[in-house]
Amino acid sequence: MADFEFLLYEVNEGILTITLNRPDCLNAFNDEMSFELQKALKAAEKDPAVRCLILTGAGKGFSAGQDLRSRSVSAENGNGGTPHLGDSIRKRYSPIISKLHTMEKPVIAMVNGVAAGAGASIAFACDMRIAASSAKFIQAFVKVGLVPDSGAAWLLPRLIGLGRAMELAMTGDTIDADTALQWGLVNKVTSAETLHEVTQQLASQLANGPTKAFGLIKRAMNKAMTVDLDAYLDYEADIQEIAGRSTDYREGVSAFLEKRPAQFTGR
Ligand code: T3D
Repeated sequence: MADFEFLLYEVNEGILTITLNRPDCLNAFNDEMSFELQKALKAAEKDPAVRCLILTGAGKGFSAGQDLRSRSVSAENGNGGTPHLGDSIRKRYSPIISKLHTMEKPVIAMVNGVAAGAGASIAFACDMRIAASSAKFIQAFVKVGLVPDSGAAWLLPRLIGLGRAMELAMTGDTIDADTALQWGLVNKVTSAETLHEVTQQLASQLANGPTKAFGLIKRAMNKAMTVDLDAYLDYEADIQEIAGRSTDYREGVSAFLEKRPAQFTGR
């Protein structure tokens, strides 16, 4: 895997850890970091050695979203000082959100500190979130006169319901890790000292699991959010047909019958 300037990319025992690495600005996204993250996610998707991903931030933050220094009112942005945010979203953030959402491997956000704006959206697009007790979530968009982007208005109501999503989007209020847990926005909260270990435990369980089934679970959940029950039941039969042809299904059944732990290979 090519070296990245603004990311760390480390694969160990089936777990890829991608670390957003601009700690001086709480891992705010410049153009390069967003393109590097797209590239890293594509590589991870294709690499059979990667069976689970952890996404985290270097230093004390997860990510503060868009790097606002490149959004100063200056001629540098072209268009008389007005940046083309639609282009930025389409080219830089949407591909990241879409890939996290559809990639057929489990992705855990290890939220080590503040997650604001698009940084929060990226955490929401992961399959699970484990937060340090110091983590905070801020729909910061409204504070700079923007609307939630990077999928936040689609993802948040699905995670915490419309009323709470609307509240966060309109107030831009900060919620702490315990509130996030209570609201179902994160799966677990742990101390900063144990964050890495707790996340690794889950990642290791997933990296040794039936990877194909995990991918199909993502497909199933995503489909289920958008169709009625009958349509879903039909879809479910199709994906179970696919799961039933996997080597891991054969292994799972054999292991059960032989009263031993299954050794899944991800195939
Ligand atoms: O533009 C497009 O393409 C459209 C897409 C938009 C997507 C978005 O994400 S819009 C929302 C952008 N993000 C924000 O508005 C958040 C801005 N940051 C903050 O409000 C605060 O920094 C936090 C609440 C996140 C954290 O506060 P705190 O007190 O813990 O840290 P701090 O002191 O504010 O920040 C530490 C440093 O990081 C500081 O640098 P300095 O002064 O020590 O040199 C600060 O300027 C820098 N930093 C934090 N956030 C950003 C940033 N630098 C650039 N861009 C940032 N977003």
